[in-house]
Amino acid sequence: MGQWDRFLEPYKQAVSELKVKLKGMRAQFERDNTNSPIEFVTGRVKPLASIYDKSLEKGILFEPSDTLAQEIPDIAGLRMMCQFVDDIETVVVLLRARNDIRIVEERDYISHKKQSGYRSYHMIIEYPVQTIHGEINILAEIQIRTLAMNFWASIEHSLNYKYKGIFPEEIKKRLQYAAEAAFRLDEEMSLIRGEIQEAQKYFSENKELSHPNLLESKNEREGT
Ligand code: 0O2
Ligand code: 0O2
Repeated sequence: MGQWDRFLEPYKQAVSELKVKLKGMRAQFERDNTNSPIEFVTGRVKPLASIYDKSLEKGILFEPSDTLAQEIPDIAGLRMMCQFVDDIETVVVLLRARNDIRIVEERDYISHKKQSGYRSYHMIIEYPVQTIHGEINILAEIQIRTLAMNFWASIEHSLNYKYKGIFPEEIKKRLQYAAEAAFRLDEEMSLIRGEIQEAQKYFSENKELSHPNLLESKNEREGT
């Protein structure tokens, strides 16, 4: 096994474990028949090419080391998508209350959006990974954002890749308008949040009623 594979192994494990745990939070809301503040969760280990780019940017050696692990805290990255802006705070509070992670830093790019127009809430956490040689603590980044913020960030990320961060003026302006539009979309959705959530609850409670076979198995599961 190469030294990078060895170095990245606990990060892979952390991403897998955290995905299960964070997706589990959503499942618990569903089980309780409560609207979940979490829409979906993704995760990835930063590709080596991105670790390389970041180490150049930060002026650190591209080699598996403690310095690299400290300077690039998002080698393990998780993303939690929410429907509404207010859900982000709910998720942050839930994460702060967990005792399987330690929060090292929080960055609020929602109240203080980045110059690019980027909005998201970031948490750098320390997470203990169990290995056959004992426990090791690694850093991971959790990005919490709405679906609209995620849509904007994904598009901007692809364009950033294409233009290597140097956008033509026109594209830069369009992206800033698009960021404003995403912000307004979030505001509009927040105004009819109650209505939307009521409809979603009704839908999830009643979807099995329209399928007699599923209803039967639901009753069996619930012993009714
Ligand atoms: P791109 O353009 O490279 O971003 P599953 O186990 O089936 O639920 P799966 O398929 O293993 O999930 O992957 P998952 O969890 O859906 O997430 C993978 C996608 O989310 C990748 O995008 C990641 O880049 C992106 N992603 C998730 N979390 C983070 C994060 O914290 N930081 C960053 N930068 N990206 C994240 P794609 O599809 O490979 O495309
Ligand atoms: P990737 O490809 O997503 O992994 P610092 O040097 O500490 O000031 P740093 O390390 O960039 O800043 O941390 P920051 O600003 O908290 O952002 C880390 C991650 O947030 C980025 O990881 C992106 O995933 C996301 N992000 C930050 N700013 C932007 C932005 O303007 N547009 C988009 N689309 N995403 C952003 P990486 O490693 O840059 O990229």
